[in-house]
Amino acid sequence: MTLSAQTAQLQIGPPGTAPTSVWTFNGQLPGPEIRIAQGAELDANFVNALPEPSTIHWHGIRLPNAMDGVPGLTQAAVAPGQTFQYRFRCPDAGTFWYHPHYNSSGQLGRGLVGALIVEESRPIGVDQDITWVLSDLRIDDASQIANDFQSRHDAAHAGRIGNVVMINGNVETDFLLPSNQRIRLRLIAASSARIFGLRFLGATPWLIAIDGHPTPVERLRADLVLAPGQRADLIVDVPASGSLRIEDHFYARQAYLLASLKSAVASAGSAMREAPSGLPANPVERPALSSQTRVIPMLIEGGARSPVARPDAIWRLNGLSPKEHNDHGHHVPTFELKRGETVRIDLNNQTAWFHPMHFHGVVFQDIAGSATEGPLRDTVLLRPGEKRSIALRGDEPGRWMIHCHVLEHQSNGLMGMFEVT
Ligand SMILES: [Cu+2]
Repeated sequence: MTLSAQTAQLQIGPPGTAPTSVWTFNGQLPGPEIRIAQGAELDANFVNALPEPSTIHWHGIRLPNAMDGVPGLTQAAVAPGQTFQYRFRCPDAGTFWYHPHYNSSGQLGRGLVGALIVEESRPIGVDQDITWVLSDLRIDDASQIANDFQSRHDAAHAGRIGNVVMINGNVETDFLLPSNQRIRLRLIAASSARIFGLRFLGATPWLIAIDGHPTPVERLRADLVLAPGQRADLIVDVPASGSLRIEDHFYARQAYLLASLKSAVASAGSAMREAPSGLPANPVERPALSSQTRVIPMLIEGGARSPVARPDAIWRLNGLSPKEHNDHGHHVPTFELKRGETVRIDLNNQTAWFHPMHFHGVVFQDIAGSATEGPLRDTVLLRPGEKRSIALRGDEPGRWMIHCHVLEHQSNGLMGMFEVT
């Protein structure tokens, strides 16, 4: 497979408006959906046809460090006109995604995102398996991507939130589906900064996976919050009649209709469906906490209204604020651990802003509240002022990034790295 990062002109706005110049993989936005069997080797020839360096990061995949796609840390940036061969095994089934890790705000913000689906060896019992890449763009009056990626205001506040929300690169909200079908809906929050708070009206889906990894099967009882980088797999039973609406209520007073699923075929009666069976577990060793477990404090500071924010250092992770995005502040690890060792990380968000913190190369356990059991994740959302602990087990050796997945927070200091030895 070849993945070519290249410019393209796509019709994003309504008919009659100018096409939008975007950055794409293989001319598509989102990039081609990669589907691969669990345990199989992904082999991708990356071609950089952009006017600036780039890489591909495979978000959530546990892979050898050299394949992680972080310029200056795991590989050299791929110069314009150059190529890089990514080749690695995908040990975990689930919903993942890929995107550049060079000038992330600018490159993802111009459209460079794509889904990576690792399929279970035995298909689960659904009628359709649908992926929705949720993203947004900031489009100006001329239908072009606004070139305000360096906005200090965005960087110090909630990031560069777009004004056009898309499902799989499309602004359409209406979807026709055969009634009574059971759908596996894979949701990927691929936005640069926008957080989604999805409310399902007309049916109550089942949650079966978070960040690619199986969860106990349970009905969604509250809005499904997905921050940049996060994924959720749902089972949705399309009602026999009427419609299923999905609204986004994350930002107060800015709720909107994300999608309306209508039955394409009128059907008498409704099939009451049983709860779906859960997904098979992935070969992830759960971190085991004990009284001997080392505790790593991780302090997040800065942003608008913070006394420690400076123009050249808006955000800080444990007191450090790497200045250059592509420098990644990779000189000193934020913490080190041995392969197989488990640490507890006490994240402390002392800011007035939301931060989805992503750790590369591992799957960690979210220790929500005081419970010791929580979902496996690769990205955990910290609310303003929130303290939250995770249990993380050293997996593949190497130096791995830690960063906020609000890309304008990342590029303005909210990043670091940890080393597995
Ligand atoms: Cu952040």
